Amino acid sequence: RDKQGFTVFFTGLSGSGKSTIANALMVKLMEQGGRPVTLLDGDVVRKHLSSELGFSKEHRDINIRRIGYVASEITKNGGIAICAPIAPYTATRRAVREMIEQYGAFMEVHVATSVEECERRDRKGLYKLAREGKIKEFTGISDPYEAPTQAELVIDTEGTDVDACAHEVILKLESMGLI
Ligand code: GGZ
Repeated sequence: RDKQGFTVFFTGLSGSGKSTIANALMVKLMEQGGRPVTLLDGDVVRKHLSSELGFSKEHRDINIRRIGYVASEITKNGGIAICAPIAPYTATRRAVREMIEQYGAFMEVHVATSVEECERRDRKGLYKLAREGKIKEFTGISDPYEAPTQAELVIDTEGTDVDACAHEVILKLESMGLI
């Protein structure tokens, strides 16, 4: 019998490395062949699925539930969904988990780069704009991030390269019997 579908759900601050690790993971999973792999990245989803939404709690929750719904459909059909939004609220992440676990497995990965480190890197200059008040409700600066306490995996990106981070996810998926 074919293995069940599953969702890998990354959560973490802007600039924490979620997208980069998610992309590297996608490549590794595609190389294994077999099930189709779909990446639902934060900013891509916002462009195509949630373009009318802003960053209030209400809008973030709608955004995350949309991602969760798409991931649940992929999981139901035996595929692999990789999601990489900030997803700052514990209750919303739990709702997505429950939606997906009806159909397959859910693995939450906390990309636990600290706000200090994200701000130090500031790859897109967004932290600077947030500090200047030019971006309001910015996660970690002027808006909350509720760190997961029950994630299946916590990744420390400080001192671990992208490939090694993605490999940690692969090892965890193997130990969970999903690949
Ligand atoms: C957080 C923001 C904000 C605010 C714009 N707060 O690093 P990025 O730029 O490319 O990714 C961030 C992205 C966050 O969208 P998500 O859909 O992942 O967020 S959530 O899960 O909370 O719905 C960042 C950019 O959008 N961005 N304004 N105020 N990030």
